[in-house]
Amino acid sequence: QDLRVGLIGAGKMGADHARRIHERISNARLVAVGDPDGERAAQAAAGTGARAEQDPFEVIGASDVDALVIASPGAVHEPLLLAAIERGIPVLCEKPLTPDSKSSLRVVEAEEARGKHLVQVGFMRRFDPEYVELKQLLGTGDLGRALLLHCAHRNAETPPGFTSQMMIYDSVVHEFDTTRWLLDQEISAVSVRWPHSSGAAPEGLLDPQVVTIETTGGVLVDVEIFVNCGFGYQVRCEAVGERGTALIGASRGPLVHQSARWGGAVPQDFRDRFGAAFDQEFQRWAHAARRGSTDPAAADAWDGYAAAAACEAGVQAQATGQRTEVELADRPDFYS
Ligand code: ISE
Repeated sequence: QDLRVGLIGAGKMGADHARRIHERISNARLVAVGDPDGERAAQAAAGTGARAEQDPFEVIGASDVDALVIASPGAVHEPLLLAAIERGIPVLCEKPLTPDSKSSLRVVEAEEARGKHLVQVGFMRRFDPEYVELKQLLGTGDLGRALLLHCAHRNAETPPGFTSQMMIYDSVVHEFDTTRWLLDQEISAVSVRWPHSSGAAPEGLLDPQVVTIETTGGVLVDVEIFVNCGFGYQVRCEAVGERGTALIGASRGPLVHQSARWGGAVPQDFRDRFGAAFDQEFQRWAHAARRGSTDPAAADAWDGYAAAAACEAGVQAQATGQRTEVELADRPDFYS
């Protein structure tokens, strides 16, 4: 029987997920879309056979909803997650799990008390073929011990209201997760510096910035976060080991030589760059959720908490100009 999915949040990401579930995910069916903006909910549900609801808790409580996707803003995730955990249904929650480490820890504790892995966090890079290959390569030891990661995370432009803090919470949160996942190490400290801002940056936004991440295993990671780079969406990562380096995300698609020039296209946003990763993430989630569980390849609630703790240190480092250590609770056996 198909997994009957309820979706909460019908913004840019939620609407994309509604189409994804309807058009590309097998053994799953969208049955309800909840958004306080009823019109937006109806638009996302249109053509999928799902009904639109204004109250997200109606979706969580509905007897025909077997599993939940949360794609609403991070600030409202906690009560939705707690309600889904209480009902005991699997949840794929878009990043961030919650906006701060205290509330993320409450989600972790609620899930542990329920005694069942139900929550996975939408860090989709874990399903990107290039990232997966890089992780496998690092795991073989062929490059020797990892020493450095050089990362660049570029967006074409920011939506209105995007702040310098959001560059950490919304954007660099992905590098916090990929660093932990690629290296199997925790993040110990974060520092943030910046050059003079680009003329293309909206008033008040410090863009670009350079975030330096230290890990518990002694690896140093530099992240260029540049969210008004103009030319498109680009996510690169170069791992430097004792015996070699590996670079992903430098280019994509065919390299064309034509009319005395060579080059290729640059994706324009994350739905394009990571579309295949999202599809893979959702297909695997649907498969696991039909059995009432989560996908072991995905980020779990603990990973969501650890990323939130790193973001907190990042925002503090940005505000104070100081290297800031990450404070992390002890990891419960439940998440080992
Ligand atoms: C957005 O929320 C994402 O998750 C994108 O992957 C990231 O590149 C962007 O900066 C965020 O705002």
